Amino acid sequence: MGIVNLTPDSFSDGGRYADIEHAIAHAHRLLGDGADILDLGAESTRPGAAPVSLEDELGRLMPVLAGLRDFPMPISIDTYKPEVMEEAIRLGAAMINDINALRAPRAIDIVAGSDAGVCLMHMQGTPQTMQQDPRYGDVVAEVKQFLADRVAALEDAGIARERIVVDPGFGFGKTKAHNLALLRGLGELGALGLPVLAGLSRKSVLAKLTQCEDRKSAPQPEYEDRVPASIAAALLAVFKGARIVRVHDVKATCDALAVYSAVMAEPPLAV
Ligand code: HH2
Repeated sequence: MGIVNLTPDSFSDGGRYADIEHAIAHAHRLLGDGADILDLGAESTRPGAAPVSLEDELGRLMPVLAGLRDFPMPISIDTYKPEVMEEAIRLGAAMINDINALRAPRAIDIVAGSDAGVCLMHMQGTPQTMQQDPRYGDVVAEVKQFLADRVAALEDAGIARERIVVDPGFGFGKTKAHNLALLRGLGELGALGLPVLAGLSRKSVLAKLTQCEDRKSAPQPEYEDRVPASIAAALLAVFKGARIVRVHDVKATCDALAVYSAVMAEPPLAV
């Protein structure tokens, strides 16, 4: 899953028209790079990020979605707002990727009334507060239980299991230790019997892991410096059973996964 961010900080130069063109060009680049799903998002959910109004989110997202109408790849929309889900589905979005796991009023009904797929992500708190003091007894068990409860709620509303993907929500109300425990325990989430999506790409947990002792006083690595660690994390997530990895660096990740698959796949019978 390749990420296209329509947040102003991602596309700081140029006006609105340039943003739309830039986003559509980026989507085509990710397609060429080997992505299988595109994830379009118009609100940053990084810790402390300011919420975006409904009007702004629709204004950023819909022209790009309309411009990708005949795009030969399923498009997922990263939103927790029911109004955005409704409009995106109307414009042909194949999947709703909700960091809030369809907990907003009406969100379940909107998805239930469509044939879109849905990614349910775990988050403790909200993006504004989630990194203040996240706590769990057993993070893997609690995340798994949350996801199981949300899957049950969706099934009760008539959404078939075949349409659901689950995601532990790396970095969403989790310390470094919580994130590592979830990556180690990703197989536990696989026991829910649904495809697992993992999103670790360029996240700050990777920067924390790569700052070794003698670099402690150095500034946080730029996001680009997180690419090698992101690829390692994507491979580890796949090794632990993830079926979808949400990444910024599609080409590099696909190359790494090609090597991984060549080594890890069952050899053909007649070699
Ligand atoms: N992470 C972000 C946004 N959406 N969706 C899923 N399913 N899983 C994730 O881990 C996930 C997500 C982080 O978002 P943001 O801070 O906006 O940055 P970016 O979209 O560049 O990753």
